[in-house]
Amino acid sequence: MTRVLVTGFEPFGDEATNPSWAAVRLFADAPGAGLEVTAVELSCVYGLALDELRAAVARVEPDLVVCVGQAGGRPNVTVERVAINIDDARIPDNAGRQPIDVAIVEGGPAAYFATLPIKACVEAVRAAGVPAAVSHTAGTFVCNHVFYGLMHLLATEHPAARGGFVHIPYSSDQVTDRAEPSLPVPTMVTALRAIVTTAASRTEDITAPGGTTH
Ligand code: PCA
Repeated sequence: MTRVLVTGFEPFGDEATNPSWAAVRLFADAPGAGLEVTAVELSCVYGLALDELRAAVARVEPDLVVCVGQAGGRPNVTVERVAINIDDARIPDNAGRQPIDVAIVEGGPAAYFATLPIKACVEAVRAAGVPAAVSHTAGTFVCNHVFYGLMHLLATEHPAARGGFVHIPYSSDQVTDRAEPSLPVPTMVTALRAIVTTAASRTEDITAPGGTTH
């Protein structure tokens, strides 16, 4: 049995919902064989989100942590490769905070790589019929903040646990009046199941192109 913590976020910006939370909650209800999954909702607030994540990791003692957030405008499910040690908020978070060029961990490494087999995860999502890609930036808003904080926490205090971050597009119900790329929430759940099942079953990644030219 692999113990898994999945997190989603509360709504932020001008959105009424955040399908990252709906998707991880639905996934945790029916995770699939060999997985024991706990879903936790994080605040979209710098600092507080990491306090909530730290508490959830202490409570669940997971083997695997997959944090999920929304990247509205992306057309596909993206498995993030790297978290960087910087907060640079384009918009205020849900507490009105807007840090500009502030280190997440003072003196911490510039970046952490996800410790998931990211390319195998992308391949598994595609095999499930859902568009997916590796992403090389999780941005500099609260998602990157949580991703970096997660990887720092695991590296320094839970070295046996592995973790990473997944961005999902808008859900179809969010953009019924907008010409934006989207996926239905159940399709996101299918993608998350493929990612978590793959990450739980292998540590080595596959060799496959996943880079970008710019
Ligand atoms: N997406 C934002 C923060 C919360 C979320 O779901 C981001 O990509 O930073």
